[in-house]
Amino acid sequence: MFDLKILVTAALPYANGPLHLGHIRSTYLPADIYSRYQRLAGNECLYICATDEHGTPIVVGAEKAGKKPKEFTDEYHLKDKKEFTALGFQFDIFHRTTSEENRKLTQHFFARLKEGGHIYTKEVEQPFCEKCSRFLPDRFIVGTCPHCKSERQYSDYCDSCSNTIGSGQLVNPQCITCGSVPSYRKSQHYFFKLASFSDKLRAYLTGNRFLQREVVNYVVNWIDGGLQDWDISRDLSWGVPIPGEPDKVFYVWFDAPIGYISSTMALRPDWEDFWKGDSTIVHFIGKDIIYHHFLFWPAMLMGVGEDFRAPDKMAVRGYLNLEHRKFSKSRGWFVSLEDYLKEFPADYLRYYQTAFTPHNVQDADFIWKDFQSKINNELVASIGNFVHRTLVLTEKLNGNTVPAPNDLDSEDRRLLGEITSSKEKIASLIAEFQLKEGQEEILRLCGEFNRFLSLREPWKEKDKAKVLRTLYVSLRFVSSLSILLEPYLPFTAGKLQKMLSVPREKVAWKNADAELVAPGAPLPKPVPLFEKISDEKIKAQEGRLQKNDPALTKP
Ligand code: B3M
Ligand code: ZN
Repeated sequence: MFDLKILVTAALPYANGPLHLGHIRSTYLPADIYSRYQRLAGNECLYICATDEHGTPIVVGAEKAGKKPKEFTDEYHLKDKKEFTALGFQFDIFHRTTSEENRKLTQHFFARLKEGGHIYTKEVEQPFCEKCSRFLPDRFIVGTCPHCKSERQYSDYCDSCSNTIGSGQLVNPQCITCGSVPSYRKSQHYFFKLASFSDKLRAYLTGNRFLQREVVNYVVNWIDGGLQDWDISRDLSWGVPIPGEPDKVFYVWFDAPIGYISSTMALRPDWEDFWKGDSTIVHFIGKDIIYHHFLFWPAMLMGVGEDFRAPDKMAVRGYLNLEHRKFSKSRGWFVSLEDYLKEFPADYLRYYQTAFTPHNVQDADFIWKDFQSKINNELVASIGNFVHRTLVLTEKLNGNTVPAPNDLDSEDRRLLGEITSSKEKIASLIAEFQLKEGQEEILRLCGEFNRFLSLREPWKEKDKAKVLRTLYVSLRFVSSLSILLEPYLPFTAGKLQKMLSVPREKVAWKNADAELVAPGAPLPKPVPLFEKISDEKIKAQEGRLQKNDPALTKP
């Protein structure tokens, strides 16, 4: 019944802070557009996501909030789920990495990797806080980045220069809780032999034509520079327990990607068909986690055997800045999803973010004024306007029913043919992750139809047959939009389907150029699809940021 099996994942959001606009653009939105299209195209596509609940950022966040880690992650799990739903993200499952499935599968991966000789133990010196009497892994420590010298960085990753920091490399380390200088204690750790996968990884990366070249080149450079084996254990109590080690858990980056698989297991008894069978595995990620997805994860899958295989496709996107500056919650330079959704429709964000996100790792900017002009000049003025004009004219000139023209002329047929070729073009663009270009094609086609309507001037035309043909062809495009827009703007597409009473079973990509509404069918009273964004609303948003702008608040 289905053509292909496709498994889509979006990076699992950490449960340690509110989602903001940046998370959406790089990962969850592109993955949603892609999977919605695949389903419309008749493929069996699962879109998998989950809350990433382990790791020291969660423990630190929970301690600050005076909560137990699990209570803390419960809250973000529900909050994120709610906001993702409000944006129309159609996950088949939004699971969690603290699930039983994930604990079992992580321990199983570990056992398999050990059996395969891919794991060894080594005694290492670990920072320890005498005052707090605990080990200080990863984010329990702050200090100076050894690469860029920026201060108050965590011990595993520098936020300022985006480099990973190896264990023991952080300069002037301090306990994040009490500020003490840590002492060092010996601890037995488990290492994954990442370096031994170097050749296999290089072959995988260079042989896969679906990976972005710019990313592959970058990663191959890391391999050529020599990979380090990977410490997958932590002296912590929050995490997936390491069997036989009462005081240790796995490093969060060991169990998090396994969460992709365990969430699929929780959803489908036939999960193996997606992970091992004849399917396509596609990961959507932001560029900060390339290392984990292009090296650790494929190596784990190669090492574990059992017919698991490295991902087929990975789509990587850059960071989002806000009005030319990095998002920062602590500095108030931030727009949370929750705040956005209070003021504007979900589809506006989907439209705007897609409009400036090509398929590459370049960073981009969210700018309130741009947001307003893209929405007002494109979404409202082109798409919204065409739909509304067509419906209002049909109401006036044909008693609000779909016209039944006798014959079509060559221009009418040419335009209907344009829908067919755009439908095919958009399909191949989306399949190649060129989502922005696909959306632009819808807009281009809308421009053609707007011109057609303006040239035909049905409101002046005396020839009734011509009026009917014009309205009929225009309504055909309105109904096509109800399908073509579904991956991009699902709420708008849903409204159109409802307005035109398009039966749900006809909502399929192959029908985007079909006659979806029969001549003679009645139409509801036209209501505009969109509303323009006012200057006041934009000024209010800019004002909220400006009060946190250091350049403005300086004496
Ligand atoms: N939890 C979030 C991030 O670093 C991290 C992703 C896990 S994906 C397996 O963006
Ligand atoms: Zn301390």
